[in-house]
Amino acid sequence: MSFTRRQFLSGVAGLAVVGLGAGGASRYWLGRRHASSGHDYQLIAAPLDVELVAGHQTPAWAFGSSAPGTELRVRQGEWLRVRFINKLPVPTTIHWHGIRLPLEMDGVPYVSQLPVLPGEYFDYRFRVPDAGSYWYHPHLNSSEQLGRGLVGALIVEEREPTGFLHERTLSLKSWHVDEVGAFSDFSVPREAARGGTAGRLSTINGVPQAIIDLPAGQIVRVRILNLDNTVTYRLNLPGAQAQVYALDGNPVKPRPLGEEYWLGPGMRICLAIKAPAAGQEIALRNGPIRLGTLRSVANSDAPGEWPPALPANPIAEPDLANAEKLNFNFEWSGAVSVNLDNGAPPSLWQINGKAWDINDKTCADRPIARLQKGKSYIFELKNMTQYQHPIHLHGMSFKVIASDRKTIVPYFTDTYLLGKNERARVALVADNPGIWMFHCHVIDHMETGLMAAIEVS
Ligand SMILES: [Cu+2]
Repeated sequence: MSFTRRQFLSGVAGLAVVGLGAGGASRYWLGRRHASSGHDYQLIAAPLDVELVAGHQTPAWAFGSSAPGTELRVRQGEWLRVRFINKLPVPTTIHWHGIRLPLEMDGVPYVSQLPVLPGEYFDYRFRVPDAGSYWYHPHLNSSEQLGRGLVGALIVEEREPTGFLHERTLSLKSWHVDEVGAFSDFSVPREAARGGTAGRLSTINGVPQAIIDLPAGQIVRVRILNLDNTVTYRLNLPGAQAQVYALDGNPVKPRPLGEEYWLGPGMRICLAIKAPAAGQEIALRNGPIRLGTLRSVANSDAPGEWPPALPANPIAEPDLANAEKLNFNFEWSGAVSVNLDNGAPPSLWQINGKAWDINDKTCADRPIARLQKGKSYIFELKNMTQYQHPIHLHGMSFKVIASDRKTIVPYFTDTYLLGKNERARVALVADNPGIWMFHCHVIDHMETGLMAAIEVS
């Protein structure tokens, strides 16, 4: 296929982030101009030293002035126009996780675009059909690029006010750094062959043991995003009044958080939390481990009310009665030793008997399934391994309808955490033409085989 040309930026050195986007949780709203020209954000990827370990610098890579990067915001149904400038020493791209968009904006190298080389820029422009919490990251040398900090939140605001007056974004990431802030290996074969290579330093918004202030007595929309390469967080908030309002961007009927929610890599959960009385704290934990603290601060407003359910996104409802069934088996193929001597990642995992070779630019020419545009499908996902895999599809959202391990209240998502040896069924309308990546979001599983392409035409 032909690609939108990368553009070389003359005089790159003179450019700065021009107010658009720098500074994490900025909440400005930009007036709409012509959708097809100009941009709302100028997003620069560049090296950035960050202090993750007190007194030490970590040579991160960042989108904008922080890692995780600039939080991008756009309103549902409108255009997001990002001029992405690569000031890294390596080629890269941006993939917009969970956004249903045209293939040429999907950020997969050699499938939807050419890599953006150092000193070049690429204009990403697409409409965002669905409200919710999404994120963005490269789709190239992902262990290192995401590992070094190239991850960021993308928040799509609902068209109308939702009833939430307060909100926070909590981006979770566990960094592969040692006690002096130096990077350790992002992917180790013996770990890639198991649950994936985990970082040792947990952070919220780039801060270990972060304290996040909430207005006492108010209902706060807390968006928790797992932007980590590897870790499934077993989220719990002991003692908190917390309701689940959305999973992976899509609204659900509000329900109590319960004891624990397993948030796999790439997944998001949107909670409403009633902040307790001023001075009280809520621990945000991964299993028994505290990741950070929500702290209530005095506030003179009247106590907040629980907002109604969020409005559904306009995702086509699959026709289950007439859907075609397709099987996808996720398997261990275990050849750890084969490639260790030539530096290439080993081939460890496969989908339907085929392992993706991260260095072979032609893999996408051999999709493992071809779907007919407009038709409904049921995917039977079968995990034949002893490890869980957060299975992510680009370009389309799917509805989770059944599992042999747990009761499913059907919901739409872009990533399903498939438990060890679990069988689950998801359904979709193949309504977006293109070659779409279908992969595990444990990054070193993806890079050692657990990825495939699905064609819709
Ligand atoms: Cu996996």
